[in-house]
Amino acid sequence: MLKEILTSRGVPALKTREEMLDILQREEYGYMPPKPGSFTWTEKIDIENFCAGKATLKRVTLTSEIYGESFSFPIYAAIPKKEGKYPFFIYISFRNQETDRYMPMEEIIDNGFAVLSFCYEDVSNDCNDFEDGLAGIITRRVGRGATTPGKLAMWAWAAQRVMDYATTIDSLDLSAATVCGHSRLGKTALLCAATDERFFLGYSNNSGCSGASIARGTKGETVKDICETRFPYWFCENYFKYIDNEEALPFDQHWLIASIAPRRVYVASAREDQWADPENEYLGCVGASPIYDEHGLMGFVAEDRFPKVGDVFHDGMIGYHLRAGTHYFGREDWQKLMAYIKKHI
Ligand code: GTR
Repeated sequence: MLKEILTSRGVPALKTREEMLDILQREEYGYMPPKPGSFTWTEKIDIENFCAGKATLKRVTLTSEIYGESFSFPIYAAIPKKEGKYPFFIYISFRNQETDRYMPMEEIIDNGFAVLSFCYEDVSNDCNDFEDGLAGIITRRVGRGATTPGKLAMWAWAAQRVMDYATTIDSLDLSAATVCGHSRLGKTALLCAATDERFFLGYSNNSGCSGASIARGTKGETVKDICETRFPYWFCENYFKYIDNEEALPFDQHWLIASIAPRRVYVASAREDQWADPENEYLGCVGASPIYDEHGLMGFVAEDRFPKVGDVFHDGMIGYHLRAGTHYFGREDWQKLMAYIKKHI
C-alpha cells in the first residue's frame, strides 16, 4: 500500500549513492564545503567530575584550515571516566550548553555513551548572513549562488570536523559514531551522515521538510514555506526553483535517507508535529528501504500502513518511532535511540 502511494505521487526512483548525493547537493543543500587542509585543536578540562564524577567534561576548540583561512569553533566533549571504548554521539545543539532540555547528558552517560556536542550558531548564525563565521570564509571564495552551500551544509560540515576530533580520542569506539539533531538540526544530521561514511548512524528527530519527510504530497511544511517565507539561507539557490513546484524535484527526501546506506539511519517522529508531517517522514523510510536490498541488508522492517503512536521499528537498518506529543527532542526519543544502537552494536 505505501509503496503504491509513493509511486502515485511520482516520487523518483532511487539511484546510486553517488548520483543521489550529487543531485541533492546541486539542487537542494549546495555542495558540501571541502575537507580542511589542516586540523588542530586545543582543549582544557571544564568539569573534572561531571555527572557525579562519571565523566570528564572538556571544552575543546577545533581549528580547520579551509580556503586558506583558519576557522575555529568550540565544542564540549563528555567522556566517561571508566576505561573502555565508548559508542558516542555527535550532537548538533541549538544551545551552547553541556546539558539542555533536548540533551539529558547524565542519562546518556549512564547508558554507556560519550557525547561530543556543539552549538550550530558557533559555526555560522541562523540567519541570512553569509558573512558570519564559516559562511564568511566560504562566501568570500565561492560566493552565494545556485549550488554553493547553504547553512545546513555548513553545520553538517562542522559536525564532520567534530568527527575528525573524535578519531583522536582513544576511548571512543569509532565504529559506533552517531550524528544526531532535532528539527533543522535533524536535517543537518542526515546530510552529515549521508556525506561522511565514518558515521555508523544518522539520527533525525522531527526533521520534517527537507529532512526525512517526502516533499510530494506533504500536509505540513512545503518548499515554499521553508524557502520563501522562512529559511532560504539553509539551502542553495537552485532549491528555490521548486517553490510551488515540488513535482519537478529531480529527487525526493527518501534519497537523503538512502544516501546513508549501507550504514544505519533512524527517523523519529512526533504525532502532534504535523508541520514535519510524520506520515511523510514514514514514507521517507519506506522509499529509502529498497537501497539496502542491493547490500543484502534489511532496510525498513515495518508494517505496510501509516504509523501509530507507540510504534517502534528497530529491526532493520532504518530505525523509526512515532511518539505522542509535540515537536521536541525528548527523553523518550533518546531512550529509543539508545536502545536501537545497543541492539545493533
Ligand atoms: C521550523 C521550520 C522547520 C523546522 C523547525 C526547527 O520553523 O519550519 O523546518 O526546521 O523550524 O528547526 O525547529
